[in-house]
Amino acid sequence: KHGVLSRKSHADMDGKRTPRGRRGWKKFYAVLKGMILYLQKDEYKPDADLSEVDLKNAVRIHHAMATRATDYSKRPNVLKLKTSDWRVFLLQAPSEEEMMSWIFRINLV
Ligand code: I3P
Repeated sequence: KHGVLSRKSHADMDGKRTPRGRRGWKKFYAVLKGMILYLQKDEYKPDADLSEVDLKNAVRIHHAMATRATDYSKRPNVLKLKTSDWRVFLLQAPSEEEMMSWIFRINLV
């Protein structure tokens, strides 16, 4: 699955709140492949062509959990992704349908 997603980092690897200065929204081209959600700067690229930054932004979603971000109302179609290493991301999809589809696919892994 792939498509445009905006990301906001809410908590870092130890579960601590992401500090100010790194809490902004950023738009990515997301590609879900196997157990990894790639958050790429640009459109689809084969793995071999991913930049260092793209690889750094990739999220392991094995044992992650995606839910609708019911406690976040500033933007529509936002899901909350909790990873197994305690990171928390908010991800905004372009539509309700896309958000539901991402939630379903992430939780299937
Ligand atoms: C953050 C940025 C986010 C905002 C966040 C700010 O600043 O303005 O858009 O979240 O508020 O901290 P920075 O880019 O300097 O990290 P919202 O869009 O959800 O308001 P927050 O600290 O209340 O999450």
